[in-house]
Amino acid sequence: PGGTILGYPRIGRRRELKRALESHWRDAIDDAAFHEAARANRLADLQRLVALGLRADDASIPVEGAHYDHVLDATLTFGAVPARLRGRLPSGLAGEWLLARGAGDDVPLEMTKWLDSNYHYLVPELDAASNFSLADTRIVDRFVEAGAAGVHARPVVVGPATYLALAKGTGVRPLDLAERLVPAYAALAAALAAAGATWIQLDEPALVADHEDATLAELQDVARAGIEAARAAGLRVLLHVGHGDAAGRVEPLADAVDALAVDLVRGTAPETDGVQLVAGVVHGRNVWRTDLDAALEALRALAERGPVSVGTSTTLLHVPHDLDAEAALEPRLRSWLAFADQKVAEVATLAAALAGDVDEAAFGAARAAIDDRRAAPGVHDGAVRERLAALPADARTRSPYDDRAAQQRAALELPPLPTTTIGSFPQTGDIRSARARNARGELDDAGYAEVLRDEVRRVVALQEELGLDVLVHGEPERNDMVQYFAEHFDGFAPTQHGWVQSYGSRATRPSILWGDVARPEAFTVEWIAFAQSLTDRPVKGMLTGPVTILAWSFVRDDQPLGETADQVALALADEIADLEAAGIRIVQVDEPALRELLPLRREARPAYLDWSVGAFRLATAAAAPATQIHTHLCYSEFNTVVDAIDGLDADVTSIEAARSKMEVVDALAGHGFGRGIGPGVYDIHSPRVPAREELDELLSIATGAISDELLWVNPDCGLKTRGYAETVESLGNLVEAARRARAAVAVA
Ligand code: THG
Ligand code: ZN
Repeated sequence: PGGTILGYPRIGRRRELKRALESHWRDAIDDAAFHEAARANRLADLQRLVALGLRADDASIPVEGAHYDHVLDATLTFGAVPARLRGRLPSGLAGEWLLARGAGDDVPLEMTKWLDSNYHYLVPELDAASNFSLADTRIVDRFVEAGAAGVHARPVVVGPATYLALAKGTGVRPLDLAERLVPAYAALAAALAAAGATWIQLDEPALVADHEDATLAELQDVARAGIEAARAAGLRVLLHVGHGDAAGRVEPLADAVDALAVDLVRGTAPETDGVQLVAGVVHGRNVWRTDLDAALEALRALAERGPVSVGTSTTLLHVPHDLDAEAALEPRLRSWLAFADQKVAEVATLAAALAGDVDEAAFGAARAAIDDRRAAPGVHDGAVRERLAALPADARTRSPYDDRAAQQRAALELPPLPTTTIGSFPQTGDIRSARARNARGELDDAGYAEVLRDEVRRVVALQEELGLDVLVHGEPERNDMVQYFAEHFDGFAPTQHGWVQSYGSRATRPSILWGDVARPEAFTVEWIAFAQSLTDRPVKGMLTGPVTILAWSFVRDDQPLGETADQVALALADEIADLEAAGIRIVQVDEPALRELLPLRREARPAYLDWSVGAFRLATAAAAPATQIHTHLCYSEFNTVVDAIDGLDADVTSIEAARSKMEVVDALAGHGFGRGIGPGVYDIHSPRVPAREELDELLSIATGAISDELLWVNPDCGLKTRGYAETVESLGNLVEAARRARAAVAVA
C-alpha cells in the first residue's frame, strides 16, 4: 500500500459514541438504536479516511471500531469469559457492559493503562480452565460492513502475545495458555478470509516492552504462532509493534510476516532486509506537524534497503480527531499542529512523495510552520530561561525531615492518625450545569462564582460536622485537575473539541503545552483562602504536580521533558509561595501520573526518575519548613516506584491501598519509609459504603506496620465521581474508625 495509519480515534468527531453508550446505559435507546449509532460512527470515519487520501481498495484503511475497548473486543471475540461469569454471561450488549462496568455483585474487569499511554483497557481475566474459540464475529462483521460501504479494509486485532502479556492469570500463567488461544486466532482468520479479507493487522506492542530474555523469546514464539495461523488461513499479515523501539525485538519474526509496522519516532528501523516496512514516521501520540522533509529523507534512505511504505508510529487513538474543529485556537499556534485527520493527510502526502509525486505546496507549508514555531514569541521566554539557569545548587532540597516535622507538629497541632480526604468532593449536576451555563454566557461570572462559593461553604461545613482534621475546599471550580492548571499558565492552550478517549465513554481534552511555562498570577489562592476563612482547622492547598501536568497534556517536542517539567515546577512554586503568604499551612501536590510515564524499558528509568523527582522537588523545596507538603499517587503498584516516592521528600504521601487490602504497607515497612503516609482505607471507585469492620481491619493492618506518628487516615482517591449520599456515610465511618484506632493505639 502507498500509505496507511495503524488505527484511528473511535469516539466520534462530536463524541457520538459516548452519547450512544451513555444513552444505552440509561435505557434511553434500545440495542438496535445503539448498533445503528455505532455503525453510523464507524462508517463516517471510513468515509473520512478515504476523503483524506487513503486508498479504499487495497487494505490501507484499518477497521477496528470497538464500542468500549479493543482489548475487550478480543476477549469477546475469543470467548475469554472470566471463571466467575462462565455459563451466565448474557449475550450481546448486556454481556459486554457487564464485563466493562459490572452490575450488583458482579465487578467489572479490572481496568489498567495501555502501555505508557493515558488510555485504559479492560484486563483479560484468565484461569487454568480458560478456553478460547471464535465466540463472536464482530471483527468479521465490521470488515463486511466496510466492504458494503465501498472500503476493502484491513481488520485489526490485538495479537496473541500481547493479549496474554496484558492478561491477569489466576492459578495459571497467561502465556501458558497460548496453545489454546492460537487456534481461536486461526478460526478468526479463516472467517475473515471467507468474508473476503486479504490482510489482517496484528498489534503486538508487548514485544517492545521490558522482559526477561526467556519471556521475550516466548512472546516472540506466541506472536509467530498467531502470524502463522493467519497466513495459513490465506491472509497476509501486517505485524504492528508501536510504542517503542522494535529494533532487536522483531527481527526473528521478519521471515514470518508480509509487512512490519514500526515506530520510527521513538525507535529505529530493525535489520529486516527485504521485508515490507511500514515506516512509522508520522507521530501517533503528539499533535505537532510532521517535519515532512526529514520524514521523506528517512523514507528514501529506508527505500534503499527494501520495500517501504508510509505509516504512523502508533494508532491515532491517542490524538483528537480534527484540528479544523478548533476555531478558537490562535491561528499561529494552529498552523504548527496536526490532529488525527491532519496526520492522515501527512501520510498521504509522504506516500505520494515517496512515489515521486512531491506536493511542493504541502512540503513548503510544513517547512514554513516548523520555522515559524522555532522563532515564535512565547516559545522561548527569556525570563523563564534565566530563572532556571540561575537556580541555586540547593533549589531542590528542603531542610531535614525531622526538623520540618517538629515545626509542622507545633504549627498544626493535629491528633495522632489525622483524618483527611484527597481533595475533590462530588461534582454535582448543579455545579456542572452552572459551569456549562457560564461557558454559554447564560450565567455571568459573578453568578457562577457564587454557586462555587456556596459549594465550598457546604463542603467545609460538612467536613467540620464529620470531624475530619485536615479539610479541603472540594475543587468545584475545576473541570479537570490538569486542564484547570493549563488554563491558568502561560505556554499552554486548551482545546474546545480535542477529546481523547480515556476509557469507555470517558474522555479528556489534553491541553497543548507549546511554549515556555510561567504563572502570570495566583489562581488557586482565592478558593483555598476562602475555604480557610470558614474554619479554624487547616485547609489544604491543592495543586497538580509537574509530571502529571506533562503526562496529561500534549507536550512540546523541541526540548527535553525534564526542562519543560522544571518550568512547570517553578510556576507551581510561585503558587505555593502565594498560598503560604495567604496563611495556608498544608499544600498537596498530586502526582498520580508519576508511575504512568515510567519508561517501559528498564534502562531508560533512572534518567526519567531523575528529572521527574527533580521537578517535584523543585516545585516544593522553597516551601517553609513549617509548611507541610503532601502528595497523592493513584495506584497500588508501589514497589516499582518506592524509591522515587521516597525521593519526592514529601512530608505526607497518600496512596491507593484498600483494593489490595493494604498490601503496600508491607512494602513500606520493608523499605523503612520514614515520612507521613496515608494508605487509603476505602475504595472510592465504587459507590459501596465501607463497613465498620472493613475499616477497622484495614486500619489495624496499617497500625501494625506503620508507626503512629507517621500514619494518616484517608480514602484511596478523590471523591469527584462519587455522589454525596455515599460520601457522607463513608467519611462518617472513616472518622469513627480513626477514633477507635487512636484509642487502641493510646492503650497500646
Ligand atoms: N484528568 C486527566 N487525565 C486523566 C485523569 C484526569 N487520566 C487518568 C484518569 N484521570 C482518567 N480518568 C478519567 C475519569 C473521568 C473522566 C475522564 C478521565 C471524565 N471525563 C468527562 C467525560 O468524558 O464525560 C469529561 C470531563 C470534562 O468535562 O473535562 O469523566 O482526571 N486530564
Ligand atoms: Zn488518586
